[in-house]
Amino acid sequence: DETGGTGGQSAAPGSGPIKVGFSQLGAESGWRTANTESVKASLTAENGIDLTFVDAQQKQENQIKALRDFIDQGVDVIAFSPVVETGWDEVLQEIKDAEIPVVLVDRTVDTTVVDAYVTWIGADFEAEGTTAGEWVTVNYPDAKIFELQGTLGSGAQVDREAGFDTIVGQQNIVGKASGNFTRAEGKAAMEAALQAYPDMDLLFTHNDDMGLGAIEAMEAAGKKPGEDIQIVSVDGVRDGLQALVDKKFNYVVECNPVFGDQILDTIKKVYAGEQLPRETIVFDQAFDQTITQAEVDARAY
Ligand code: GZL
Repeated sequence: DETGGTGGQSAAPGSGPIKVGFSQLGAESGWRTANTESVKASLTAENGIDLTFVDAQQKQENQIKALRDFIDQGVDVIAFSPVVETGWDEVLQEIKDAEIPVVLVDRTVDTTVVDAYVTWIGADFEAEGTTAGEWVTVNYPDAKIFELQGTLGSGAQVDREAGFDTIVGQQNIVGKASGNFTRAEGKAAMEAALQAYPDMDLLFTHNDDMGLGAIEAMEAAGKKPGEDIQIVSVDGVRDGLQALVDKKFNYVVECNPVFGDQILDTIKKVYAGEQLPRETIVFDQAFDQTITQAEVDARAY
């Protein structure tokens, strides 16, 4: 992750709605759906935003096209959640040349373009991995771990893997595969892993959706999720926490997707040319099987 800039372009504040181009990476998971709902609920006309929202179906080329369209449309601010960390230098330079400030949302970028974005808002992915790893080390120190990874090369995958592996130690990890953050691909990856690593007794999955797919694969193979194979997950969407109540997940590290209000506030400050912190970390917590059905039912997403 390179330097985030300081202060956006000075635009004439108060001159009508702020034109915002938002490139969302996809709709691959419950997390992403909740994040999109939060963004759309905050970036509204009544909040002074003229929003153009484009879903890239998890394809980087679609995001790059949307970003170039935003430049052509002459938006005031660009916000985007990059599907992977690299491959953005050219379009980020084009945006910089067009003097359009960028607010990075959720996922991170690794770019050589200096001051490519004004600020980044998201979760501390490495801390999420560390939290998961610490729980495993305390509760299942001798586990034979299989790791279901998110979209390879995404900031969430890279950093969760780094945080987790550093704590548990590579020697305790029997295998890894990517399920691309989706339920279907998580199920398929787990079906293969159960054949390849029959002695695995703990799954660390980078998100709930892949973990839910893995449950289907385990049950089809006659394994009891949460018992024969412990499951540690990240996100904390409703279906993931329900699996915790059902004793099929054992530990869930939250990654909060509901920060549309913070994105709105940041965009208004960028538009007004205010100084902003390089990054804003969204608060996360963690849940174990002491969670109650009432707590799950009360969750917003
Ligand atoms: C994390 C986010 C990840 C979620 C997945 O902030 O980028 O992408 O953990 C989602 O569910 O697909």
